[in-house]
Amino acid sequence: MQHLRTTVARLRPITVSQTTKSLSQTAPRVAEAVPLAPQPFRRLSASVGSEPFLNGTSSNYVEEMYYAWLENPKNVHKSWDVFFRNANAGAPPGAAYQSPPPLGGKCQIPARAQSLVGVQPSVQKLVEDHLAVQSLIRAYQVRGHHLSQLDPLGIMAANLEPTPPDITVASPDKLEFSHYRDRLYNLTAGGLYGLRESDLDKVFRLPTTTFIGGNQSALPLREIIHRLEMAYCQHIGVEFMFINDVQQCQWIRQRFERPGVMHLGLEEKKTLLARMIRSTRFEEFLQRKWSSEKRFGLEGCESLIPALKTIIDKSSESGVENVIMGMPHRGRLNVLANVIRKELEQIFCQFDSKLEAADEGSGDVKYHLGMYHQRINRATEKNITLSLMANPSHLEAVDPVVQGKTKAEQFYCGDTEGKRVMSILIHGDAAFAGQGIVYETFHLSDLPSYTTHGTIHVVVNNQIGFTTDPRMARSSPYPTDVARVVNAPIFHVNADDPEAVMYVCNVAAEWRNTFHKDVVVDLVCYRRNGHNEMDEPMFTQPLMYKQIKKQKGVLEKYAEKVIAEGVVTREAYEEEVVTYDKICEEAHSRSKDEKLLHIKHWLDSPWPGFFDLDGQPKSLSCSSTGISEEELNCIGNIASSIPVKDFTIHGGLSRILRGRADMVSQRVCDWALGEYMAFGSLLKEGTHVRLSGQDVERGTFSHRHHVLHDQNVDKRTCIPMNHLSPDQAPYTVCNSSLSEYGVLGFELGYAMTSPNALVLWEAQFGDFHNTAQCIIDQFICPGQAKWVRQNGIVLLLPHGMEGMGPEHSSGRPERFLQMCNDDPDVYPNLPVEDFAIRQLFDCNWIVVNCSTPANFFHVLRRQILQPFRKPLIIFTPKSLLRHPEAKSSFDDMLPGTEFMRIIPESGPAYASPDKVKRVIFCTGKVYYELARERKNRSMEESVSIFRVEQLSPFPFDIVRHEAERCPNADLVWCQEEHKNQGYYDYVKPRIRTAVDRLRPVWYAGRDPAAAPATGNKQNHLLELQRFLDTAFNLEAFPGIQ
Ligand SMILES: Cc1ncc(C[n+]2csc(CCOP(=O)(O)OP(=O)(O)O)c2C)c(N)n1
Ligand SMILES: [Mg+2]
Repeated sequence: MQHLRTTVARLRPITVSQTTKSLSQTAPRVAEAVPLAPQPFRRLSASVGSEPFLNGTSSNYVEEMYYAWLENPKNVHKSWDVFFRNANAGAPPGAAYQSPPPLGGKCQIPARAQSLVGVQPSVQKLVEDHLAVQSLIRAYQVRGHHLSQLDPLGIMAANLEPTPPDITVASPDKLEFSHYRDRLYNLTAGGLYGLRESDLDKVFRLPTTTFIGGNQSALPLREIIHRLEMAYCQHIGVEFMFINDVQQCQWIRQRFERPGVMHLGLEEKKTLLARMIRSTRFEEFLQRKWSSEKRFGLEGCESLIPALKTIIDKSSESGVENVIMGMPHRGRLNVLANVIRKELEQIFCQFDSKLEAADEGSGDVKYHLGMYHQRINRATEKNITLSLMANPSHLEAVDPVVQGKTKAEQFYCGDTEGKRVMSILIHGDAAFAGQGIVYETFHLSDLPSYTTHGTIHVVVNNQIGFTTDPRMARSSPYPTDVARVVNAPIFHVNADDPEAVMYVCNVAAEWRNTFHKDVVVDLVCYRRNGHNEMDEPMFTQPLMYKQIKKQKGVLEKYAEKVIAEGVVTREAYEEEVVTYDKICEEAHSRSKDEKLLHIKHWLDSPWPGFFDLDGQPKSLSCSSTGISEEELNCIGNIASSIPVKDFTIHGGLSRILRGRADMVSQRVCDWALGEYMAFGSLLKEGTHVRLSGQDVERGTFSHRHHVLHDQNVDKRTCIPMNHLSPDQAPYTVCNSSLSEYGVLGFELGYAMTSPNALVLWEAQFGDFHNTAQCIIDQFICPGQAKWVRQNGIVLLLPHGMEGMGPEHSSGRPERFLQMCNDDPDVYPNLPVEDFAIRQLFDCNWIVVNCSTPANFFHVLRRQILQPFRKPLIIFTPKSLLRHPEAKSSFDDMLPGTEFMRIIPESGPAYASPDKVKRVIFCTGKVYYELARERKNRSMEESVSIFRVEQLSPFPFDIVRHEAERCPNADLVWCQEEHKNQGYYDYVKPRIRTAVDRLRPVWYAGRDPAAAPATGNKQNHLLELQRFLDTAFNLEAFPGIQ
């Protein structure tokens, strides 16, 4: 519609002043000899849209004709010549067009036009027929994919209304209209635009929006239909006409319409056959050796392997050196063996259940493990690095992770356009349509800080998901419709035609490397077995599977074809099969020598130089996280100034910066400045920092302001953190799309790529992390245990009960704590001097809730300075961001200071522990409420308050020590969260273990509840007062038992 609207507008009268510009920009140059040349572009007194015979869809055809006529009036039929002359001479609407004169009658030519016009017979029919052909061509381009023969089983027509007759196109001279009629009716919604069988041999001029003519500009209708059938209705269905960009549409038309364009050469066919042999015989080998093992075989979609290899070859040709892949279970082992080229014995030994695990961790099943491999690409003789990311069962969850890793690889090699590093994502049909993360990932594809400059998506569309067929699995006609949101072209292809598959994969790779946008290859195939090799598919899909049983294997069919064409002899083919079988047999024998199963061999993201040769940390100590006064001042000054000239910031922000400058002069930090100090110092030390999440640039709570906006110049921004020093590492701070699952997955992948970067994801409020639960549960929490892969990602989760209602209150610390791997009942048997660092080394992740900017500063720096990587979950404050007491002195950040796992009591109670009646352990913001209440009650001597800043790994040693110092005190855990939430269930048994279960641990906090917080402000305050009363009522509990 958009295109039509502009076309018609362009044909409307324009003023003389517009003329020169329009002509030089759009219209072809007019030959001087043509008398019409000096005429303005068009001086129609009528809009073409109001011509009776021109409807909206014909306008670009008219435009074609008009340009041709401008070049030379002889280029067009006489009738058009008459029409344009009349129009140019200023004929009113309806008058420029001249119908044939009635027999013996007089022609009614307007007086002004009469002199220019000669009368033509059958003009109307001619115009209509040309328009009809134009519409027909367009119909094939838009809807041809509905008629293409995509389903190898022939049982499904892409969910479309009446199944078109399945035909193979005859040669054009044999083309019978009746043969095509039904198909054409389907395509043209029953109209055929007025064309008749008698028109088949008429010659029609082709518009520039088609390439079917090759070198010819006009063709008989019969040939036009034939060529359109060849381009759009064979084994490839091209879905692209929804793309907004005209150049991109033209590019695709060229790739599919040019006559003979899909023809493969002899060598290509031989390579394809060899790849089909490997793909097919690999599955057959596994089936022979381990017939009762699950492997999620590729049978029915063996052409996936040549598809991927073609994409990689073609991309390598365009300069791509690094390909990062994500894929689900189906065909994964085959991809590892035949695309990534993992040693076969390593794959085969995964089937040996008796092998002992050589690495720490719990490991994962063989069809989830990742892989990294550098090799020479045989087609281009260039180096290529291939990695397949490890993933959980959770379908599509790996998609954003792959994107994040790809982005990071691009970042580290300075590949700002995605020319050297790219990603390929492989999907199942049901998952691609069903999983929302696919959509979330697509929406990252064109965002400046998240784009990977085009991903090639390959869908193994076996027309089933476990036992559910597409009618029940999706509401869209194709499983790939989700890709349309980002204008990605979709190439559907019948996977039983490996040559067609190879062709579309070449085009897909070329597309990606030309436009740097996403593209989808939909391999329409079938699944020969059940969901896995043990499953009986006949229970649920009896007819489909009857058909599948009859289906000849694709290798067999393709081998017959190429043997018949003389590409290879039968003997050569059989020899190749035997050779590959032998390779498998030999690898199988070697696999029996393996004694141990090394998960390390399946690492998808090695970190060269970070560990020692055994994969262990180089030391078990952490350098000092403090920094010098000079550094604090230098970073503080940047944080409070505008490092570029002539840049006007908002008045409110000027005040904030002045406030920061005051803090620097007073040698104190608030939360935002503490964060600045941590990021800034790491950047100056050469560590890249990336902070991503919703509205993180300013900060949800308007405290951060890492990106300054010029108030006078639109889109002019400045990131002071990138002006720290000339040799600093780059700082990336980026507002993300409104997605948690997608963006957290992305950042996790980003953090996976290098250990030398601080990568942080901040939730808008902590509550929202649960829409990314799968990334947390499946990757962050158990990643190292499953895949021996460390990751230092940081999650910043704003948390705190501040009367804001059930949401916006809790980051759900209980959930993170529940998934910590430290034993609540066992005091860690670790050397005293290394207790803290060894605990960190053993844990699956670190959970902290800091109450001071200095501690926040230290924990961020420790994340990089410790000699290994663990995910770090930080519950961050909201009101504390501006709390006058929640400030830290520079003294707490100088060299020699460090992260404090527990901030002990520092008041009178600490000086005289014997007088202490109660020790309150707490964490986070509630400390400030407790301290205020204690002061109000003048209980500073009798109540001691300890802040547990690092909840996990639990500081057993410090708790033991502090509890022992106050033998007369009862021990209370106080939290502002409800009893069944927060930290209580986690800390209680651990405090008990720390004190050898000799003393009870009492609870002061909110009662158990279903919702995280009340929606009523009054209740909120009442609850707060109630638990503070309990915390300071020394009679509240029975005392030491
Ligand atoms: C998020 C998620 N939900 C459910 C499952 C269980 N499951 C495993 S495979 C499968 C069917 C997948 O179908 P499809 O995506 O078409 O892939 P295919 O197995 O057909 O190759 C399902 C539902 C899962 N692994 N992940
Ligand atoms: Mg499927």
